[in-house]
Amino acid sequence: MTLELYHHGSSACAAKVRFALAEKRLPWKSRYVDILKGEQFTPEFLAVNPKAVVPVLVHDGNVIVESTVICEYVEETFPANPIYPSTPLERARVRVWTKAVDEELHPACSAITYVISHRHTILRNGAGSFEEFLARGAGEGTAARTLKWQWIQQGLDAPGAADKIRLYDAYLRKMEQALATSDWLVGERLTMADIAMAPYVNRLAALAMEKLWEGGRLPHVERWFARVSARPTFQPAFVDWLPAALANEMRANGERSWPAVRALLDAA
Ligand SMILES: N[C@@H](CCC(=O)N[C@@H](CS)C(=O)NCC(=O)O)C(=O)O
Repeated sequence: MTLELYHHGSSACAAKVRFALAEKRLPWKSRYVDILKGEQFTPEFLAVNPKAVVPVLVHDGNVIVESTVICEYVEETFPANPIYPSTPLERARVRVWTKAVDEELHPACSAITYVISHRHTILRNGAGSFEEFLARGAGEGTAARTLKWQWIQQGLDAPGAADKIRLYDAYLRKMEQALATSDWLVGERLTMADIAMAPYVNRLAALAMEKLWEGGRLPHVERWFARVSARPTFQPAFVDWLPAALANEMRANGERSWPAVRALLDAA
């Protein structure tokens, strides 16, 4: 049996899959794709995933895309060390979180990460002209690609960027509510709901934005994140794959943007 994972150190949805695989104690082989250098657009990777995004799991030659789908596939294929609860009601509650992550939080996370940090890295690596940028990611569609270009060029002033930050904050508040009565988002132990949310809270921490929950702002989220970070699976899933230079850059960029982010939330 071989599990190969195409992934990247700063990809939140790839971290979700690494976290799930670690919690299920499944070994896997790394296929690292540097999405900040455009390696997702090489013919080799496009043959694996024409959508040009990570993560992708290859299990004994079968390609599985979409991080939540991958986690469900892994759970069904390898039932030991379950990450989904046993009752349909709790599984439904988990899926409400994973759906929200896929549909809302992930796009917000991409926007925030780009406008606060990746834009600086991409501009340094060379974004090229708008036409080149559009052509390279043609699979994403012109509208999505144009928006990404605006994130890179305009940062926090790009259209919609402020809304994404407010939406992210609203999700932290939803977590605070759910965690008021339990240590975990659904039921009494870590589930896929926590695995799905952890990379997105960790992303804010990586951008030095812990003040969004620290200092008494959202104490249940603070304790939850401490519990998640204390798991032995956290280091291999989240920390080990993020190159130190990129981690330092994201922190420094985040610190630089924090006053603007705080002003935006204070004004809301
Ligand atoms: N819905 C997809 C989203 C995949 C996705 O957006 N991946 C990002 C990294 S988190 C990516 O590969 N981006 C490539 C790029 O920005 O060009 C999933 O959950 O797997």
